Amino acid sequence: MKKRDDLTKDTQALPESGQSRRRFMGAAALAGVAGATGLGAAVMSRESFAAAAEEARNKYVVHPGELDEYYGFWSGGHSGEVRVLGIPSMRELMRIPVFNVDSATGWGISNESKDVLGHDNTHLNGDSHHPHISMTDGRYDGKYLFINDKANTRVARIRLDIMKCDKITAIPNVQAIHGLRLQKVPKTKYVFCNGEYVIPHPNDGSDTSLENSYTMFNAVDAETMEVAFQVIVDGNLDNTDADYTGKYACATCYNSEKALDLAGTMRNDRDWAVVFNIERIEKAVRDGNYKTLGDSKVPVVDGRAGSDLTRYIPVPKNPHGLNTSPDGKYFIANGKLSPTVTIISIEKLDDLFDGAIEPRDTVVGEPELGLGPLHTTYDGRGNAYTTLFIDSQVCKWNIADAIRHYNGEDVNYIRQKLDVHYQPGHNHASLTESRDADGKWLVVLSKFSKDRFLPVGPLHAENDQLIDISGEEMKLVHDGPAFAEPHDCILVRRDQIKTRKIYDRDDPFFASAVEQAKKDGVTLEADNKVIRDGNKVRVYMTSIAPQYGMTEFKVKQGDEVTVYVTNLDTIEDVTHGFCMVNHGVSMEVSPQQTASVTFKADRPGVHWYYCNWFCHALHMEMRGRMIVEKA
Ligand code: RUQ
Ligand code: CUA
Ligand code: CA
Repeated sequence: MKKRDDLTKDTQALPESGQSRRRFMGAAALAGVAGATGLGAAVMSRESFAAAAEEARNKYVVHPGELDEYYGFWSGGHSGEVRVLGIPSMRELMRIPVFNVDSATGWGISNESKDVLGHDNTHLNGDSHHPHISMTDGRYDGKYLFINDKANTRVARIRLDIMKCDKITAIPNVQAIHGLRLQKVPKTKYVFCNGEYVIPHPNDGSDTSLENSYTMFNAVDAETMEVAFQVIVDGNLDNTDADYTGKYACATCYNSEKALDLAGTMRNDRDWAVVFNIERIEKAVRDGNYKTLGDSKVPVVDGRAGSDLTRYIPVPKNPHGLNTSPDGKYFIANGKLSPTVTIISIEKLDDLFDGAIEPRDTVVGEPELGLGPLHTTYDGRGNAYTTLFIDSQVCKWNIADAIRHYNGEDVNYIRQKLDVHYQPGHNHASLTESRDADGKWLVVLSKFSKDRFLPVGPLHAENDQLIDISGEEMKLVHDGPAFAEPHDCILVRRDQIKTRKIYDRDDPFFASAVEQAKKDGVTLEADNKVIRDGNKVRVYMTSIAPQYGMTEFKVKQGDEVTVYVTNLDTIEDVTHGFCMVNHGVSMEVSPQQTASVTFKADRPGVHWYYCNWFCHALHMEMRGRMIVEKA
């Protein structure tokens, strides 16, 4: 470790207590391993301490050459991407650019990515929060991952066989898609997602009053990625989840006050969770009981107070996360400004919709857990784990005991509180959103890392922590810095994902290039050709390590040039690239993939292109020249 003197006064110094504090935290984590309770100081001999450390390490260390047990998909927050991690090693395996521009893969640059993002390139940023994996009968089917973009009101779909985004849908008539969850049963037919902020309709400046503004709950068809319906609600919408019958979805509202100022949003002691009756909404749409807004053709139904399509269940206070228990029994709303979470019985929702009971009659428990409950996750053994943002803790509690306590029994439902570092937002247990919740690992996404890592300037990394929940006690086993800003993640068993090793030549991901080649009479797998079409020039070339099929091509100044590269290599991992120097052009071309990019040849002369993915001992030699003739 560097001495403090090595760091000048006006740069960040390591915390005085850095070393000893780290040792203390290690001791706390290991105390759990040895079976001591909570965070109390455990007195251990050197030997038992070392043995406990070894045991803890063996659980999460994945040795070189070994594979992880789980895939973890992390949202990249306002980096706009999705990241793939291996669990329990927490090694980052891949990044999937989605709402961002990526220099390495050419996402936002290549034509195939622009087919997904839109060729107008209106938005170069995004804010991804909630990654969720498609399900069949309440189990992850490994087909798609869906994620929201709060920044530009979009929903994206990632194909998990190639780990590329293949569709992005802009949601009309709302602003800022935040909460996103999937229908679980009978399968993921809908992607449910919430517009967070209320807006006026029409939003043309004629009326900007908050009273006349509203937002909507949205359902996107998971296969077509078209918006199936929108439901107008009272208040605003935050997080959401769906049940295991396919009938209901539920969402939290923190701004029942429809206030603009902070104090106003905290005026009510209870806001609510709104329940959507999916069958009734579908029927209303089928029967034509809907309107449309502006230019959009999306059916809009009215779910405001008094509607048959929704029910509003009062819950305290500015609630945030909404999480379905894996046994399908409960929606749990997290109180945020209340130290409680609210347990809503899904079984009672039929009676609520039939008018047999009142909204609060569906609440079967409201345990007090600590300060700032944000999200809850489950181990499949009847326990819940709730992040306490203000307390910087995860609280493990027992659902059945919390319900007994609510019914007046004298039971302690809290099992353990574990310090995390610091200010946790989401937490997520392995397979927790499915029937298969297996209670092995818990990831806690701490929003602040403060002094946990070497200082890197005023901007800090977040801290993603891995906790072993397989036993009676939670044990912290790993700290990992993460760049802005994983809001949420999902853990899936590795056998639930099946990826391709190389592309299929029929892959729809580059179907438009195949179609264009057909029109031009070009065989992508064999031909190296330049096709002129007015001032549009299409250059078709193959690549096979370490050579392009063409070492030189000629165009005229002012031409719009599209280069198609088809990678003929069939060996796993031999990815090529294409970069045209000084043209802002680069892209990935993986084995058996065709990729294309379009640019203007606006300067006469010699312009080199090269392969930018290291592919061969002669990778440096894999290059060629574009000659641009003066106009
Ligand atoms: S939200 S920290 Cu964007 Cu998922 Cu809760
Ligand atoms: Cu091909 Cu490097
Ligand atoms: Ca409120």
